[in-house]
Amino acid sequence: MFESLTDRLGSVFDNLRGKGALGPKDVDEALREVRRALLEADVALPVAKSFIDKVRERAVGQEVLRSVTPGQQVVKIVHDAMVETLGTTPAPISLAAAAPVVIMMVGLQGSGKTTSTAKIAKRLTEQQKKKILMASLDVRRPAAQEQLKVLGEQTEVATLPIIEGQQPVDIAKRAVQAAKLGGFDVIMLDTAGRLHVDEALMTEMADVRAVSEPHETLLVADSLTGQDAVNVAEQFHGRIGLTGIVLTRTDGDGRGGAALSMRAVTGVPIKLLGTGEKLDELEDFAPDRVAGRILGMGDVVSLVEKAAETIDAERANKMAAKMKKGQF
Ligand SMILES: Nc1nc2c(ncn2[C@@H]2O[C@H](COP(=O)(O)OP(=O)(O)OP(=O)(O)O)[C@@H](O)[C@H]2O)c(=O)[nH]1
Ligand SMILES: [Mg+2]
Repeated sequence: MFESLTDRLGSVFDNLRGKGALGPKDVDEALREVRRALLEADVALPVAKSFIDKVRERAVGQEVLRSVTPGQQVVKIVHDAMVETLGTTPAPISLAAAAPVVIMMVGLQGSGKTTSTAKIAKRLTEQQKKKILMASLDVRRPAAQEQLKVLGEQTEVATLPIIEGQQPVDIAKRAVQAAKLGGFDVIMLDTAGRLHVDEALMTEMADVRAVSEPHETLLVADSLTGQDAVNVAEQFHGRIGLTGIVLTRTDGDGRGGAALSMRAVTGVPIKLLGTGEKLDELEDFAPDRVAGRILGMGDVVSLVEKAAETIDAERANKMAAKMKKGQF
């Protein structure tokens, strides 16, 4: 995941690392490369633009510190801006509502909704000892409900019994009833996808939402989708209101731009990452770790940490010197 962006920025920073001082020309040269890298990684144009503006504003005119190289300074600015864009704090799934708490999974066809439903149910069962009921509202694809039933058996999570011919809204109502009667903590509603966002899908999602009043509405999005991911996220968010994003297939050679763009455009936090087909291949989304991945994994992260330490120390020294002179 995010490999091309990583490579790209890696070579930019290699060029910068050799320099002693950083003029405005250097900043612009570096930012041109960063911008190109973002666009190549399928980051949406407006997102890339505002990201670059944010970085430029911070980089130009910043005092050159003696103890870190200009390259390190820029790495840190880009890294911090990226963490901010991705979301500064991790956002776990919230169950802070009256039981049964409803989690509704939405997204395009094949994005990984059903798999992610089972993964989340498994995790909440194992880690939080929650009693979960999964229900498939997918009456479009033959055997879709059967697929969730099988996943339920594999994960030992209960699934709502299938009633042939029942429609999504009625299945949702039945799931809520069954969960109340059965003393379940959480209901996970797995919905049907479409190839594209269309009116029929949105109406169906809005109707299901109205009867089940989900506490979490999670958009499941394939990290391999490029520019279109932003439109999909915007449309779902505008119509039914999202509380989080689950980014799947991050184990593939996706280019990472989708994550950055969806978060920046909708403001909806990315909550979880799907990292494989297996049911325990689910990870918390940690913005600083992902930014580190985008910027070049371990070495950049430790570089940033070192830069931060020396920057802090140098600032503290300057401050102390000023105080001594009675300038405060
Ligand atoms: N490598 C990888 N494969 C995944 C991941 N998540 C889901 N898949 C695979 O993607 C395929 C589609 O997943 P589903 O969960 O059925 O997708 P869906 O959104 O429910 O699909 P529809 O119900 O047809 O809209 C399956 O083969 C999954 O195993 C992931 O994080 N990594
Ligand atoms: Mg499905």
